[in-house]
Amino acid sequence: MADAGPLRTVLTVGRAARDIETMKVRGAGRLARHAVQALHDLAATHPGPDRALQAELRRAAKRLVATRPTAVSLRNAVEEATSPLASRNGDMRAAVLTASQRFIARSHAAVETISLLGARLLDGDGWVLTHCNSACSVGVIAKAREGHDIRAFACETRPRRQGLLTAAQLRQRRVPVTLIVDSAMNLVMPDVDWVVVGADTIAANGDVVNKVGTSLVALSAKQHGVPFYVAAETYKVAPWARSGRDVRIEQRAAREVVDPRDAPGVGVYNPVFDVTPARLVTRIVTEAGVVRPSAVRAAAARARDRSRRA
Ligand code: RUB
Repeated sequence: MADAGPLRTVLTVGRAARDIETMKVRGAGRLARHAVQALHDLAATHPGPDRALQAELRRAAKRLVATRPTAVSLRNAVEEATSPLASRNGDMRAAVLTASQRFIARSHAAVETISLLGARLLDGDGWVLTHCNSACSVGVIAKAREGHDIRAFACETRPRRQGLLTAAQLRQRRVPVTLIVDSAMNLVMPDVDWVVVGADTIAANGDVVNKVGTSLVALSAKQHGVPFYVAAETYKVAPWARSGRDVRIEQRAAREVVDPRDAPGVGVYNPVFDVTPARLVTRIVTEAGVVRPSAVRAAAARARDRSRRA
């Protein structure tokens, strides 16, 4: 597993892809690291010559990127780990191993930095609301709690109820947390001081693609004058997407919403992400700084340059 210690077993590409498809491993950052770990292990264990490994890595990259179509974190991470395939010089296998290890380390470090930077925005005692389950958001909230009396609302997040994970993680980090059904978010918003959510993809114009329902949280926050913060690593930025409209929204099985026996003959539509327009986003907290949505593309370019020089 991407987050496990040195004694872990080899993670095959097939296993990693299934873990991600079945959502055993989920959350944009975590699934990106999981995919990269599988590429790393393939490079570390493949017995064949470089040419065979190269072909195998290309196939693996395609398979992994196809697992969750919305999360650009996955595509960017896989591209970074396999970038040595484009070069004709040097030891390709060693370069893939180094690129993968660097990505995983940088990705963990980014969550730490985002937690610190985001916590500064929650600058007093109060209530924060979050939606779905985002490692970056939980990090920000838990860090802020170290300095202030911070309490959290966690939206349940239908249909898979990732809000239960958030509630458990916040409890574990000693943040008092109250679970609400998604449709209660507008009712509690007058009591909320800040919203913090994660992102799967951020378009070049600052539109944010995150778990379905996030745009409703943003609308409600705007209506009540509550700051809406997005906490996300820069590798979730998709420079090729001019706006959120260019990002493909993943649709999952109807049975995640309802057991078909309970709704015979009823059509079910289950899009799992939505687009929050940049104008509803107060700031985006990245490891390269806290920026306005319009500046997120530049922040991502800065972070990329910095990591190339490192
Ligand atoms: C998870 C989700 C999270 C982002 C960011 O959706 O929308 O808010 O992925 O998470 P799913 P993180 O459960 O469908 O993967 O900050 O952990 O990368």
